[in-house]
Amino acid sequence: MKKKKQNKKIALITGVTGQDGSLLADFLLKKNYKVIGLKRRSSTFNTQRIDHLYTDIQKPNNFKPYYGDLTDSSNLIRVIQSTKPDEIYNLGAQSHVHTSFETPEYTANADALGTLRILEAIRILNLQKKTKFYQASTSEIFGNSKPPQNENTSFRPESPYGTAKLYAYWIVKNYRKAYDIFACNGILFNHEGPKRGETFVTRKITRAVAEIYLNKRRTVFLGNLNAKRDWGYAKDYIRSMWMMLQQKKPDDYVIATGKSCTVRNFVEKTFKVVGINIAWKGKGLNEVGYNSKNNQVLVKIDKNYFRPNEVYHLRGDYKKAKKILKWRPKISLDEMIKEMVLNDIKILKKS
Ligand code: NAP
Ligand code: F7E
Repeated sequence: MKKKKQNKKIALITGVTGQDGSLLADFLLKKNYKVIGLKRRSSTFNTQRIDHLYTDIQKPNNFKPYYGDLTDSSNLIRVIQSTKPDEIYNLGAQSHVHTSFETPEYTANADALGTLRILEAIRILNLQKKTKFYQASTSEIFGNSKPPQNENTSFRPESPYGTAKLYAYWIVKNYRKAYDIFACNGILFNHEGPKRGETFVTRKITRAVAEIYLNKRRTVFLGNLNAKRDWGYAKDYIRSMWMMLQQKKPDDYVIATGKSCTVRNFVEKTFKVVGINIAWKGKGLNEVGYNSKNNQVLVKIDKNYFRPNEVYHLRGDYKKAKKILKWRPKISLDEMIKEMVLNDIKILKKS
């Protein structure tokens, strides 16, 4: 008997030019999805992370970019109406916590109202029965609630970013209950990798260490070295997004590694990859990190990198995801740091 040809599933990814969006596009294309990517118009190229997905315009391709913006309702409705996705992954956001103190209103517009706009589009277009929705929620909504944080921990965001994302978290829950939309919050803790933006602390450090190793720079300036984060590997976390939308029932899940370390510790581990042992001396803004072999100062503190409010310690408890999704992290922090440093050295050698 002839096998019935199955239509490809269609996924729409907002924020496809970002770290997670680009990795998720790769992941879904491998799973034989047709992927629609929402990208913003910009005056310089912003598609470096997805350039490999564009092929000859004449050839059939399962990746299709659309221009769009989370602050533009009519654009979102039009894209969703014309593509009728089976799954929407809302990964677009002003995602930098420190920057959100400088651009609080824009952050609320894109991160909070942007989420509402997509949910409304699903409702207006009557796609509740067809389209599943994934929301990129974040451990920042826990703020300074005591670790380990899980789905039952209280929310105390400490930044305009965390506060905007908390609105998005609740509106997802509201729409799930009120309109029966298959909508999930993935409460993801920090996740990193070679594609991480260069202003987030992990990539800033791995890149600086690569430059110091290649004699292209002498020092890296950082802010609060004592903040603790639960840093996971982005590719592991992408898998969990898809898994949430394949369940029978929509729900919210914490995705984390269960381990945390300080920024200071991350600095030490990163220098170790290139054979440098970092020691510390001094206090507060005068603290420095130096090469214990030759006393060369490699890390200094710059007060401009401190935030008006800080989240001191995030460490997630991912038991629910482990039990229900059968998800667990696969790559360790040390393996990830090594991959990031070696990748930065490779990029710098080419430039
Ligand atoms: P990212 O690298 O900063 O990517 C953000 C993406 O959103 C980029 O493609 C960006 O476009 C796009 N974007 C920004 N404003 C937009 C707007 N107004 N309309 C449409 N698109 C817009 O962030 P990421 O690390 O991949 O994170 C993905 C999502 O997960 C974000 O929502 C973030 O808040 C959330 N999250 C991240 C982490 C993490 O540790 N990475 C943890 C928890 C939650 P451009 O390329 O044009 O700037
Ligand atoms: O800061 C400290 C800083 O900017 C981490 C986003 O993906 O994860 C990310 O937010 C820590 C903070 O990430 C510097 O004060 C010290 O305590 O890398 P970050 P973040 O704020 O944790 C969450 C889960 C998200 O959802 C966000 O979208 O590092 N720190 N010195 C520094 N941070 C930066 N950026 N630069 C420094 O020089």
